[in-house]
Amino acid sequence: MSTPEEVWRKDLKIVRGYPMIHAFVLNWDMIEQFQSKPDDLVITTYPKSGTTWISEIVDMVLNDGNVEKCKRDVITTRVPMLELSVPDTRLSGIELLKTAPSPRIIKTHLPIDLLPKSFWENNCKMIYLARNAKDVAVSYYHFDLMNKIQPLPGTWEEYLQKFLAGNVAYGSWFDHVKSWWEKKDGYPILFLYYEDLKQNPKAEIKKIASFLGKTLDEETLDRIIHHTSFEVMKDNPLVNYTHVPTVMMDHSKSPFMRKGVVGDWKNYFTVSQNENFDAIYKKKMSGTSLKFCTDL
Ligand code: PPS
Repeated sequence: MSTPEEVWRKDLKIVRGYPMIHAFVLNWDMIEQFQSKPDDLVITTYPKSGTTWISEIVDMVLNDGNVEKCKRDVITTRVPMLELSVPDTRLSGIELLKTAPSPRIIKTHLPIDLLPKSFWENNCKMIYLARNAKDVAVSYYHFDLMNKIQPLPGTWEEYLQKFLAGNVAYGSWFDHVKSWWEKKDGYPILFLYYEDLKQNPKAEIKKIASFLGKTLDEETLDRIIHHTSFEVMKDNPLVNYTHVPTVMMDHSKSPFMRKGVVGDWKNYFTVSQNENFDAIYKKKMSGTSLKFCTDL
């Protein structure tokens, strides 16, 4: 039996070709065999794409914009992360999901190949939120500085090379977004963009409501927009991850709710890093109709 300390800052482990967080792999059989329910709703993202944001929005939509109901618990309990597991702690997505009331909202970053088969068999509804790769890389770098279940990121330059090569937890951003984009045509998957949510939250929240079979009036929509704005979420201890023990997430290294903007990458990428990134991006994204915006 491992202890939490034994999994801090460990190298990633490969699971069926994908680099994965060491602590999570210790529990992999349970993840593969996970049994979904037909009314489960899956929130799926590449890390740092706005998962917490959309999780709070979905919980608000399902609760008809009732802020009090969304204060019933921390976001990690209201929307458990399927693959999360830290030895010898109470942090286990699968354990939380055993007692979560239906319809369950389940968070995951798993690539399509690693998502438990049961979700496909039950044709569960899924919401995929995608964010532009440059801002994801910057956000992920800062997250890896503060989150001890991830390996240390190294310098920004070193990290950017690892990110581009897909040598970060959950593998390549390119493969992740492309495969989920293709998958959406055959399954009930609502594919959304962080940048659209930022630019026009009302239109995107309406899409989410319609996907979930809800009709919300203007007042409710405005309340959801306000409650899930970056400024409000940053100060909400139920969603800003300050409830996670500091020994695991050290917000003094970088807060979880860091900036919440589109285009912060410009503060980190050098001209040559940007040129190299664009060249690789062009190659990897050729042939896909996916379009990202990196500036608002
Ligand atoms: S995780 O750890 O992968 O689940 O992280 P995730 O929640 O996907 O992504 C964290 C980034 O999302 C930003 N965020 C928001 N942006 C806009 N509005 C709201 N309400 C919001 N909530 C979280 C958060 O700040 C992280 O992005 P960066 O760029 O690091 O600020």
